[in-house]
Amino acid sequence: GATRTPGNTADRFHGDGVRYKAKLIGVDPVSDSQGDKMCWDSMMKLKGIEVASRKQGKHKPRVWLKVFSTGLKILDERTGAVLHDHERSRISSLTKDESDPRALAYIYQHQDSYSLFYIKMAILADSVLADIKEVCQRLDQETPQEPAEAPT
Ligand code: I3P
Repeated sequence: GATRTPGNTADRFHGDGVRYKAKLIGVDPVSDSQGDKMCWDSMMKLKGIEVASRKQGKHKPRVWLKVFSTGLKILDERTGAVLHDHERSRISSLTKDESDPRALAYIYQHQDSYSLFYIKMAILADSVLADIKEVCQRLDQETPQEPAEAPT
C-alpha cells in the first residue's frame, strides 16, 4: 500500500523492528548463494541433527528473530545478546520449508562464504517470510542499477 514506499521512515521495520519468537534449528555452511536442492539438502541435514540432539535431551536454542528495514538480527531469547546480524543485501535464497509450515531458511553471505540459517518460528512462517521478502525487495527498488540479489 501507499504506506510501504521505500524511504518511508515511519513504518514498522524502522526503529526496534518487528520481533518474532523462534528457535534456531541450525546453521550450515553451503557452497553457493542459491540453489533449491542445495538448500533442501542442507535443511534436511540440519533437521537430522535436530532429531538426533533431541534424542540426547538437547533442545533448540530459543531466540528472537528481528526484522529491520536494514536486515535481520537473531538474538538470544533470555539475554537479548545479538547472536547474528545479517545485512539485507547479503541475504539470498529465502526458502519456505514445505515440510514444516513454521520453519524457514535463508542464506547469508559472509566474505566469500555462505551459511544457511534454518529457523523454526513460534507461529506459521508465512507472515515472517513476507516481512523478510519486503525488506529485501526494498533494496532492489532503492538501487535499480544493481542486479537483483534479493530472494525471488
Ligand atoms: C518437543 C515438541 C515441540 C518442539 C520441542 C520438542 O518435544 O516436539 O514441538 O518445539 O523442540 O522438545 P516433546 O513433545 O517431546 O516435548 P518446536 O515445535 O518449537 O520445534 P525443542 O526441544 O528443540 O524446543
